[in-house]
Amino acid sequence: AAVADGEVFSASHWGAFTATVQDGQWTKITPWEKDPHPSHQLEGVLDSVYSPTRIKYPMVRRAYLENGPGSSNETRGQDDFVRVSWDEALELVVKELKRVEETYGPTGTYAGSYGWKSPGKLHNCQNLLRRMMNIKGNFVNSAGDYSTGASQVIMPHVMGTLEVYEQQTVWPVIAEHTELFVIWGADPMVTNQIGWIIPDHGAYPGMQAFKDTGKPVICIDPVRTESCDFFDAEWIAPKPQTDVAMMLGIAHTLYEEKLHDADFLDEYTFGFDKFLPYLTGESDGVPKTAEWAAEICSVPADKIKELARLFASKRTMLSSGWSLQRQHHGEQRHWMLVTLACMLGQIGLPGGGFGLSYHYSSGGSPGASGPVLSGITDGGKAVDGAAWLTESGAATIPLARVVDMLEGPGSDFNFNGKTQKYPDVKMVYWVGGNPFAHHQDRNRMVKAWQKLETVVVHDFQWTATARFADIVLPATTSYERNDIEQYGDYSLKAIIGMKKIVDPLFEARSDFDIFTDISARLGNERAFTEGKTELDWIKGFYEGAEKQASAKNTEMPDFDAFWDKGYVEFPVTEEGRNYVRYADFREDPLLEPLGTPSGLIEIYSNNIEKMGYDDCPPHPTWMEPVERLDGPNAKFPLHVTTSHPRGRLHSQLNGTVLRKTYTVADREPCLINTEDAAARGIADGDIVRIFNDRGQLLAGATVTDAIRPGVIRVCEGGWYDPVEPGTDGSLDAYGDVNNVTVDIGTSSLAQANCGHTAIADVEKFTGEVPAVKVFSTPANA
Ligand code: MGD
Ligand code: MGD
Ligand code: MGD
Ligand code: 6MO
Repeated sequence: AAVADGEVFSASHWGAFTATVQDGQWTKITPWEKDPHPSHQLEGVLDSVYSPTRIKYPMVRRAYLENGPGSSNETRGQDDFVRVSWDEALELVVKELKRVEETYGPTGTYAGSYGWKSPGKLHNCQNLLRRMMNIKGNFVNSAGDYSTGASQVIMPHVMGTLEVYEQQTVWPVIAEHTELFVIWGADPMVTNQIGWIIPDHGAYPGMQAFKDTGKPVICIDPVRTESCDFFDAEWIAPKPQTDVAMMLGIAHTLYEEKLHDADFLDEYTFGFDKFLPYLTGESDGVPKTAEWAAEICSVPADKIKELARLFASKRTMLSSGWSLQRQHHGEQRHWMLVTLACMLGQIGLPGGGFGLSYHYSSGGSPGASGPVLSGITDGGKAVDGAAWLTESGAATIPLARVVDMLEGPGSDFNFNGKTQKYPDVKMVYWVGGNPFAHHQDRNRMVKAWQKLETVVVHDFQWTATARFADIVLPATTSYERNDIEQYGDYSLKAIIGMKKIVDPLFEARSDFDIFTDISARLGNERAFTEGKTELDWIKGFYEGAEKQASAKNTEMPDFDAFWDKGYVEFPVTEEGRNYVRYADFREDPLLEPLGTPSGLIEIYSNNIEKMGYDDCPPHPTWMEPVERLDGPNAKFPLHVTTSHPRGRLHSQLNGTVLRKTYTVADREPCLINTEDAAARGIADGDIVRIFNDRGQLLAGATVTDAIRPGVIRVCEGGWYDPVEPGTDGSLDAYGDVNNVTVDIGTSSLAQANCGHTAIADVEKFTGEVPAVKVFSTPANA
C-alpha cells in the first residue's frame, strides 16, 4: 500500500525525527522534540533517500555476466555494469552460493560482513545474511569490530568485561563529584552525535551541566577538538601513538612522589608488584621517568609531573576514546590508563576512576529500567557473550584480518591465545558495510579482492564496495520499510516504531525480502521467515518486551496503541540517576569480584603471560609502533590521524548535500598546521596530494593551528575514488584516507585494525586535477 501524506514518526543512527510527506515524497525532517541535542546530520538523512548515488536496479558486472564467475577479476572496479531483472540476479546469486559450496565446501564463502548498516531489530541485514547462510549450511564468519578491536579483547583480561560498551558513571554524578575531567584522545561533542541504535543524545546535557560548574577539563589530543573548545579546556598535544609513554611518565612521578594509593593497589588489583620493576627501570635499566617520557611524547617533563600531581590532588575522571587503541600495540593504551587509575585509587568512587565510553552513543546518560527488545537472530548456535564476538559459521577470523586471509589461505594466525588457519575463501557476500572505506591499505586490498571469484553486495548507494562487486542488489533505506528499535544505547529510555516514510524507490527491496527470496529458491523459506511477515516480526519483538515489562510491574500499551503513537517511554530510575561504575566492587571486592582470574583488576595477567606473545607482554608496556612521527622507522615526516567525521557517520551520508558543509575544493578536508603548510608552500584551500609507499590521495587543505605540527588529519569514511581503478597505487581523486594507513594487526592478542597508524608526506598538487566521480552513478546504472 502506498504511504499516505502527512507526518510520520521514525528514527535513525542520528536520532528520532518526524518526516513530512507530500505527494509520496519526503520533504522535511524535524528532530523529535524530546531530543536534547539533535544532530545537524539529519539533513543528510533525508537527502540520502534521494541522493544521486542510489542504486536503482539489480546490476551485474559485464565481464562476470558474460563469462561467469572468476572472469577478468583484475578489471573489477573499472568494468561497466549491466542491468538485470531481480529474477535473473537472484538466480545468479543462488547458483553461485551452491557452486561455491559444492566446489570448495563451507569455508568457500565469507559472510563476516562487518559494518554500521542501519538500526532496527528486524532489518538487521548482517543477521539476515548470516541467518540465510546458517540455514543453508555454513560460512566463514568474523569476530570483533573496527571500533574497539584491541580493547574488547584485552579488557576482559584486565577488568573481566568488555568495558568499551558499558554504562559509565552517569553525568549527573560527574557534574556533582568530579573535580577534573580528562579527555584522553576523544571528541565527545562530535562522536556522540550518532548511536549504534537510536541515540538519546543524553551526553550533551551531561557535558553542559559539567561545563556549567566551571570545573576544569584537560584534552590530551594532537588536535584541538570541538570538545576542547566547548569546555574551554587546556589542550595538551602529545605526538600520536606515544600515550603509553606519557602515562608511564605520570605513573613514575606518582610513585616517586608517593602520590599513589598503595591501599587501593593492595586491595583491588593484582600484579602491581610485577609491573613496578618495569616502571622503575629495575627490570630493563630504563626508569620510566617524566624526562624519559618527554623525549618520546614531546610533552615537557614538567608538564607530565604537574599532571601527576594534579590528578592525585583532585577527584579525577580519566575518560578515553578509542582511536588510541586503533593503533599498533593498541592493547596497551587502555591497559595503562586503567593502571594509572588504579594508582590514583579512585575507581568505584563517585566521579573518579576511568571511563572508555563517554564519547560514544551517550555513555553516562542515566538509565531507565525498561525491557530489552530482542531482534531477528542469525540462526546460528547461541554462544556466551555479545553478538560481535559470536562464533558461528564454519570458521571465524578476527575481522580486520580479512585481507591477510585472502592473501594467505592455509597459513596460521594467532588470536587471543589460540592459533588457527585461514580458510580459502572464493566468494564474499557483503551487506551493511563499506570495506572499501573502512579497511586499511586500500591498494593491498584491491589486489587481494582480485583473487575472489564472486563478490555480492547489497547497499542502497554506489559505494566503492559496490563498484568493486560482481553482483549488486539495491536495498531499501530504513525509511522505506517498517521496523522497531530502542532509544538510548545506554539509557534504553524508550522503544520507537521506525515507520516506513516512503515507498521503496526504483526497484529497491529490503534485505529481509531479498534473503527471503534467496532462501525460497534454496527451499528454506519457511525456516527463514518462520511464516511471519514484517509486521508480525515487529509485533513479536514488542510483545516479548511487554512480557519482560510486566514481570517488572511496568505497564506498556498494547502493540496497536504503541504503533499508533510511535513510541513508548520508560522513566529514568533513581538507581539510573546515581549510577557509579564499580561502586559494588569497591564496596566489597570479595562478594562482587570482577570476572578476571584473580577477581581483581589485573595490572599483570598470567593468562597473557602464558600466551607468550612478544608483541603483547603481560603488563602494560611501551613499545615502538611499526611507524610513528619521528620514530626510528619514520620514512615520512608527518603522522596522519584519521578521526571520525563531524559531518557524517563513517562513509554514510558522504553521498549527500551534507558534503557542502565540509569539503574543501570539493574534496575531503586535510587539517595541516600553519608551520607544516608554510614549509611546503601550501595555502588554505589548496588541493594537496598525501602520499607514502602504500598509496596516494587528493584532499583540500585547511591550514590551522588547531592541530600540532607534524600531524595532519583526514577523517575516515571519504569515498574511495580511484582515477585508475584496479591499478596499484592509483591516485584517489576524492580522499579515502585508508590509501595510506597500515594493514597489520595490533598484536597477536587482538589482531585489531591500526587505522590510526600511518605516516606520510603532503605536497601542493600541481598536476591536472582529476574530477571527483564517485558521487554520481556508474555508467548505465
Ligand atoms: P559505513 O559507512 O557505516 O562504514 O565502517 P562501516 O561500518 O563499513 O558503512 C555502512 C554501509 O551500510 C553503507 O554503505 C550504507 O549505505 C550501508 N547500509 C546502511 N543500511 C543498510 C541496509 O539496511 N541494508 C544494506 N544492505 N546496506 C545498508 C566503519 C568502520 O570504519 C568503523 S566502525 C571504525 S571504528 C573504523 N574507523 C576507522 C578509523 O578511525 N580510521 C581508519 N583509518 N579507518 C577506520 N575504519 C573503520
Ligand atoms: P576518533 O575520531 O577516531 O574517535 O570514537 P573514537 O575512536 O574515540 O578519535 C578521537 C580523538 O582521538 C580525535 O580527536 C583524535 O585527534 C584523537 N587521537 C588520535 N590519535 C591519537 C593519539 O595517538 N593520542 C591521543 N592522545 N589522541 C589521539 C569513534 C566512535 O565514534 C566510533 S568507533 C564510531 S563507529 C562512531 N563513528 C562516528 C562517526 O563516523 N561520525 C560521528 N559524527 N560520530 C561517530 N561516533 C562514533
Ligand atoms: P543481535 O544480533 O540482535 O544484536 O547488535 P545487534 O546486531 O542488534 O544479537 C543479540 C544477541 O543474540 C547476541 O548475543 C547474539 O549472540 C544472540 N544471537 C544471535 N543469533 C542467535 C540465535 O540464533 N539464537 C540465540 N539464542 N541467540 C542468538 C547489538 C549489539 O551490537 C549491541 S547491544 C551492542 S551494545 C554492540 N554495539 C556495537 C557497537 O556499538 N559498535 C559496533 N561496531 N558493534 C557493536 N556491536 C554490538
Ligand atoms: Mo566504530
